[in-house]
Amino acid sequence: SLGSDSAKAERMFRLMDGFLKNDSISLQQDILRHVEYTVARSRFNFDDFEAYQALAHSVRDRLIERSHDTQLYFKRKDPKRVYFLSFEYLMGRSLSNSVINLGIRDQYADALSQLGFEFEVLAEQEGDAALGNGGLARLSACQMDSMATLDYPAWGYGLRYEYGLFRQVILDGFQHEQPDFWLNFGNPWETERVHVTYPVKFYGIVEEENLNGEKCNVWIPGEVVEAVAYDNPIPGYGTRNTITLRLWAGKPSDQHDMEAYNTGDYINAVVCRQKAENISSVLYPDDRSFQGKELRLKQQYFFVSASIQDIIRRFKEAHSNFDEFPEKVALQLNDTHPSLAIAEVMRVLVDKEHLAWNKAWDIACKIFSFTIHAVIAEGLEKIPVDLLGSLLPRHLQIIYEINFKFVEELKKRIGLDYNRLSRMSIIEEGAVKSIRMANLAIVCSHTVNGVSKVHSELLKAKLFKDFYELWPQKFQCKTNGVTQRRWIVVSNPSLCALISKWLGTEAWIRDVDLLTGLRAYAADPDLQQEWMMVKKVNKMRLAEYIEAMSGVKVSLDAMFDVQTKRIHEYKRQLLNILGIIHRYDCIKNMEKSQRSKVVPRVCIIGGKAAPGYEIAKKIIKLCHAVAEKINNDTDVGDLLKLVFIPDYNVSVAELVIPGADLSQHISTAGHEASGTGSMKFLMNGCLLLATEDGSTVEIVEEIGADNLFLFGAKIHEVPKLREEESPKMPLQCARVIRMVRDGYFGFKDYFESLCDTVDGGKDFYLLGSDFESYLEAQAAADKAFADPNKWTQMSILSTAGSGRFSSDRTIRDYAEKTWGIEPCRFPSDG
Ligand code: GL2
Repeated sequence: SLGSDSAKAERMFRLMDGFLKNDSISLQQDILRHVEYTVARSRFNFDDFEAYQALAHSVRDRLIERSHDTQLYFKRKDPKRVYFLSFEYLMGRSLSNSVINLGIRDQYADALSQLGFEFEVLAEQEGDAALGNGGLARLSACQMDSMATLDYPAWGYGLRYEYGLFRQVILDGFQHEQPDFWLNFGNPWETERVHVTYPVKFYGIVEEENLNGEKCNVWIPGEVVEAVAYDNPIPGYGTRNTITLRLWAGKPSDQHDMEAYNTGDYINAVVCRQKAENISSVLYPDDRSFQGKELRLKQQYFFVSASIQDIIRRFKEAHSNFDEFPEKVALQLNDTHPSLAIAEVMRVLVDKEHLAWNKAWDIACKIFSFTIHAVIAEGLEKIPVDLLGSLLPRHLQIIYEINFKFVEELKKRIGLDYNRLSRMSIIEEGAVKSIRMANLAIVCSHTVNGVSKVHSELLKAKLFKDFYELWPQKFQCKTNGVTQRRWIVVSNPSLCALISKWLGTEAWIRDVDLLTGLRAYAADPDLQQEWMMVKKVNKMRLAEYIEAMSGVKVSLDAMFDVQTKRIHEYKRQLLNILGIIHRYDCIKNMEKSQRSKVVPRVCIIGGKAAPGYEIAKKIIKLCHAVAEKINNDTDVGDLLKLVFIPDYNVSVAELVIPGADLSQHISTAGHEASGTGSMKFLMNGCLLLATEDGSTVEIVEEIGADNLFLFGAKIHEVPKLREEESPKMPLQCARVIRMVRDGYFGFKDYFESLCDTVDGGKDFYLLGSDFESYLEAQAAADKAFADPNKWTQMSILSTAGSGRFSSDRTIRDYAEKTWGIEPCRFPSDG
């Protein structure tokens, strides 16, 4: 016998010779061991990809060790935990980020070089984990990094899509979508937890039963699918804490189909069971639009139900009284997508734990908080009542009950103002009776927040005015942030080294406010010189990539002007392209002698269009058509180039952002809730050309209006401009649209409807109205670029002022003001 538990632990520890070591020899041995036994290749013969796999597995071993320590420690301390529920995460690659956060990148690089490999080369072998669409999903990933780094007892929950966001392939200038089967080559980071599975029920009926004289509702499902957990470690930086992102995948359930097997329809039964796996098979590729599709709703409930079961199981391991639930659990709803969690918590507490309704509701109202990422009402999810009723009959009853009690209460507060009552109701009457998921989330959450100052104000003044008037104390602002670990340390190592050198410390990697220390040296010629060198190196990397992707050679002396983000009419990539046509037209019509004054530009556009979004797809085609014309015009040469970067994703962003001189964030004011791309460019010393929308307003507060190029209508001016009888259409704008209409870039008929969106009488996104001021801002950017010292100073001040836009600040704010949780740091020196 091994004797007591501690003796057992002691012996195991000795058997394993302590834990993994990080000296160069141990790392080399580990990598070779994984080559031989995990990848199953001979250690005398393996290629870069196999080396990457072995390397990743050896890093994963270290992550697992830390994650065990962290979880054990959390268990022992039993702090209040936050559970972050998000339908999407854009994690990108994990290798570099992990070894940097573990603090062993150099050791690995050294070990690999002794084995004849280069760390960077192997890192390039990794594919992206793209389980999300755009800003919202990358924000979740950045916030996970901050939660781990700041030692918060946090869990992320989501869905393990088998197909992530589609791959964008450009053929003849048109976008085509191809499936992203990212698991094809295995995923070394995740661990399947075959024992952590929960049944998730769908369809069926609800029956009333008598339980000890009390009526109680029993849901008899028509389908049961098993959810199995896949754990992804999220290491903190400068701490041993490593938290978990738990993603659920669908597995056929054993529970239900016994009948089919017994009746002998074996083949059919197996095929049917296979369908269960479809639930988590594919990510919906629509950014900011919802569809009342059954599969989507199934996905939402699937991930919510499994997560809630997991959370309650963990709670019950240490507690028996649900009164303590709000002291131990905070649930964060990342947008409306997971808001069925509210009905699910009520169902579990009332139907399964047999708590009285009011008691259960009281608990629910103490645990939920809700972040809104949408700006317009159309962006908010509405679920048809019929759909919900057939898929989740009990939840529909519960939502009706919540709404009934809410409306009764409301009548007492505001009287019989039927217009207002119907606006605030969780149920929307109308052609298609639906559930307003945002209303449900607001009614139950103790805190509701927008993602930038202006967005939070808009929520109070417009979108949720009625709710704000009822519960002003619920509404908060949490300006988004991004992690400097990914967006400087991982993606821009030379800038990272330069900053540390001038600040004399690496502490800013955890304490980003220290970046303001750079302000003191912004005019220092030595720093400026080194800063320019770093930019040059990054531009070189980007130029090589551009040439490899598009065959276009670009000059490093040109200003690299970047707009990369999802393609949307409101983000106005079309304004950018029309501006480029105007620039081209000007150069063509210029006296040759004048051309030496032109500041050369490389315009870079990248981003995906939702597969069903016709206008967005036409914008991509127009970009290619214009690029074709300009790039082949030898008369213009290096003065102007336009390139479209295909398949923009996290790893491409890591290459593009450090190499940008200028970046554009030019949404029609009032449309971008926050915008987070701008923050990444800002950190990398890229100057912004932007409208006063979303987080840009706060960026201006931080770095001052002289350090970026602002233009365009302000938020409050937009409604008035839209009401004007005939929209403003300056001559230059009309002229470039005419060029497109006349077939100057080919595809005349195809571009017609695109041109109509601007000069067809409506110009909803105000391209015409903002055109002149856009050109002025562009001219100001040219002028500043012509003075390299001035430009570099602005660039340094951009990085120096970017600290406020770290997700560390955002997460600390959530932890203190919304979740009520405290750091719980594993006691070690990292
Ligand atoms: C978004 C907003 O559109 C964007 O402005 C914001 O920065 C992010 C993160 O808060 O959320 N909402 C949304 O649905 N997507 C976003 O990017 N996809």
